[in-house]
Amino acid sequence: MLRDGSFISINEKAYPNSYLHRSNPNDVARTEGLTYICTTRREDAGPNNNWMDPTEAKERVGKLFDGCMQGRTMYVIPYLMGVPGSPHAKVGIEVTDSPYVVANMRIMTRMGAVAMDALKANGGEFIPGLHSIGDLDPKRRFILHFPEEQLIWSIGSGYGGNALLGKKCLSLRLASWMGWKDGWMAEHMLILGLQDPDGNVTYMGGAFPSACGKTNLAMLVSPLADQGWKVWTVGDDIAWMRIGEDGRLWAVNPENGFFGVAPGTNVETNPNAIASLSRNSIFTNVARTPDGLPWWEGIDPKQKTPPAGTIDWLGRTYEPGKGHAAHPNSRFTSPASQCPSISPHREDPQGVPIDAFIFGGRRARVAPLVYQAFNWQHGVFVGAGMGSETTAAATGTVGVTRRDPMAMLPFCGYNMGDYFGHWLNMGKKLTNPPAIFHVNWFRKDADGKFLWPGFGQNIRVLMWMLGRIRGTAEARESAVGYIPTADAIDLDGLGLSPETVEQLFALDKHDWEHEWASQGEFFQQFGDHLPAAMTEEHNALKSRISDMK
Ligand code: O2Y
Ligand code: MN
Repeated sequence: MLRDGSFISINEKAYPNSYLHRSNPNDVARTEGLTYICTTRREDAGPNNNWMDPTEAKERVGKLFDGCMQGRTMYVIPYLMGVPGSPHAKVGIEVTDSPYVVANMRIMTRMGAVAMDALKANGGEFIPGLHSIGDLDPKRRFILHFPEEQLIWSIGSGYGGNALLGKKCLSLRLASWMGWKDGWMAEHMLILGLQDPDGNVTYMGGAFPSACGKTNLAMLVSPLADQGWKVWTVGDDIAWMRIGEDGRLWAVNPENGFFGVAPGTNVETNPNAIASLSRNSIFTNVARTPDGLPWWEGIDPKQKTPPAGTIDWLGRTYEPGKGHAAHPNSRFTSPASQCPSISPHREDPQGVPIDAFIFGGRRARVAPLVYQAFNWQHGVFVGAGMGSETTAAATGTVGVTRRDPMAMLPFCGYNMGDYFGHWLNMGKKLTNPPAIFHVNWFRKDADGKFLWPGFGQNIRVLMWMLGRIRGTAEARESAVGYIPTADAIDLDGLGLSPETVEQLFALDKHDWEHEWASQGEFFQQFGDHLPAAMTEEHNALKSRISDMK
């Protein structure tokens, strides 16, 4: 790859064994519009997915695969998603003509002998994935999932979620279908462990849409470490969960690495990510300084522009003031084992027991800093009604609220109405279900300034959640759920004014009327597939809002 220019060297002393890759400029992110669920019945894909009939898909897209690898090397990648030795791990075999994909899969999955051993142990069962970069023309780009036969076809893109087939395609879209059929859950969730001063660790799963600081929360560095509070990272993106004999949900992170957004990542926002990417890493679409260092917007909180002579993500000399040096969706691919906060229980085959789910979105108004759902059914409704305001990195359009239930809208491999039903059914089987919370780190004041410091200080919110789980933290009932009472969250040393604290937890009747209507419009599209319990919760919310002052 160095010889053919698809890898560019990075300063070996500063970042040992690390490389820069520049993707085709038209191929810089997942492409939801070109991603399909191919099921026999259209309604099984639901209104949340693009759909193609499987036979038609194979005929139409099969033609694009004819001869597509001519003159290229074809690589065969056996890989494992899940923990080695676990009966729940899944073997995938990806065939690809992209060495960049091979190198990334080597970090993101457990590849090679470990997967072949699992294949022998499971009687030869694997999920095939056919991938070619094709001609990289978006008109001939398709990411196809065949959940009924557990098969992936991807052509025309070499980027991230479109091409590293173990990640979004297998571990979320196909796995969510499998979980629906077989009684487990594949969720777009980080997994973290919150350690208290006595050394007890409580595990939480967190679902956040892109650009909400999910990786930062998963790798949180505690400002209260001197008091004994610490966060362990089990995973930053995906959780597979099964019901244990104790009636709790047990979660594993099926991945082996991080494919993190580079811009904004620095020693202050996420020191654990910076340590993780310090060696054995691939940088995609970042800039490169004259010293051969990777550079992105926000890599140094004090340095707004890169050093003179920096080459931007397109390979041109960067001119200050003219756009970004690194692409907003530029990435680092790094081994999870290099993360200083990685949990010693990441590779436990049974996983870790989950006591809380955290749903979150980016909302300038509407949602308070944190609230707790009244019970499981209400919690499923809170997750189903999630929304988040878009940022440039995700879509190019800024500040539009997009409904994104459980942060799974782009990743649920079946009808989301049935997905809500699956959540409700799982709840019936859990004798010890996780408590469910909603957070919003992004609330703003009238001047557009963030009210909450975020990042490491989010641990204070996690501590309140732990108190709620243990029955020691105070809350008051509100229209949307349980909200912390005035002194229930430890805000010591943050210097927040009483007005700021009030605004962080305030509910505005007009905002919630609007939110309620917008949720209703969204739910409508699922028709008969929407469980009655969701309508019941939506109606109950309306009546609580109408009682608000
Ligand atoms: O744009 C891409 O292909 C990457 S998307 C991604 C990567 C890592 C973790 N999460 C996501 C996501 O979009 O949720
Ligand atoms: Mn993700």
